[in-house]
Amino acid sequence: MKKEISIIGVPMDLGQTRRGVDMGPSAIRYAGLSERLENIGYTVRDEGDIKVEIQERAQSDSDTNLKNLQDVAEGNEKLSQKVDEVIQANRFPLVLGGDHSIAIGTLAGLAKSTENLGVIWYDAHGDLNTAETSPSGNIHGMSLAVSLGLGHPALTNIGGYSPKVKPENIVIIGARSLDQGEKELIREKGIKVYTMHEIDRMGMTKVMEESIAYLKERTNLVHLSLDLDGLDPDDAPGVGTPVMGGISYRESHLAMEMLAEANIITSAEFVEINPILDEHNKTAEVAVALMGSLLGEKLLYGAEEHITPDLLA
Ligand code: NNH
Ligand code: MN
Ligand code: MN
Ligand code: MN
Repeated sequence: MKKEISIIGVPMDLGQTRRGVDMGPSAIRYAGLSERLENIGYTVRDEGDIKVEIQERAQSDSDTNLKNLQDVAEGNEKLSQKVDEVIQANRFPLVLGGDHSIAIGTLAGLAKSTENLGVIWYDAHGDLNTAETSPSGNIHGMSLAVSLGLGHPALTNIGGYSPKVKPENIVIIGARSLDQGEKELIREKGIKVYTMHEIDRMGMTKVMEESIAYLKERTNLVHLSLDLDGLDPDDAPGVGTPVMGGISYRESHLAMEMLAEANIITSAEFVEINPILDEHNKTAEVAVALMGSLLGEKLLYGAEEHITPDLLA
């Protein structure tokens, strides 16, 4: 794991219609993110927030059903440049959302310097819709499809190239609300998916062991895109589109700890935290706790035999 982490806030709420998710980066910072990471031993550089248009001023485009297309595209273009800059400087990008449309910019920045990026998509949803299949016109439900090169060119061409990821380099974990078109795309592209059924049946340990082995076979660069609605709404209530029957807080910790042990994650983003819908900033606190585990907190303090001393080397 890289010793220097760059925090990038993205106050984006234009990829969906609920208000409040633009306050996610503040809520996460307020929950003590920097200090938590510094205590693990990292040097943390907060890059501040990417400038994103506010919803009151966002332009609606009449010749497409994609909401706020131009402003979502602009914010993501800026984000992609910042993420690329952080990668070039050999720092670990930790991106804070904002709604999940920001994965378009994050992946555009990350994939600029690699053709073989791996992605873990931890989410109740697939975010594999296109303008044709989307039930809502919300771009946050399209970001993974866009990164595969499917969707409006204003989105797929962000960063000046397309696609960003290969279908066989993606693992979706926690899915339990997939639209018809998304199911078809998953089948057509052969995308690896662990739905809640597999998590219940196999247990999170096996799911993560398999996911890690699968990605390790294909790439040594893996981005974690964690949508807080992947968790159960009991544990993460502050999200815009909660779906019952989700991954628990404990299972999520286990997943993050296994990723830390495997030492495969090279960038991460945590999205969809909506402080207006939250209970006393609980969801932001959950996110920060998961970031701590992902970045090696347990490996440092835990009493396990398998402590990996080179994690921070
Ligand atoms: N699938 C729905 C749509 O495309 C909901 C997506 N909502 C999300 N995705 N929160 O993670 O509109
Ligand atoms: Mn999502
Ligand atoms: Mn989701
Ligand atoms: Mn719980």
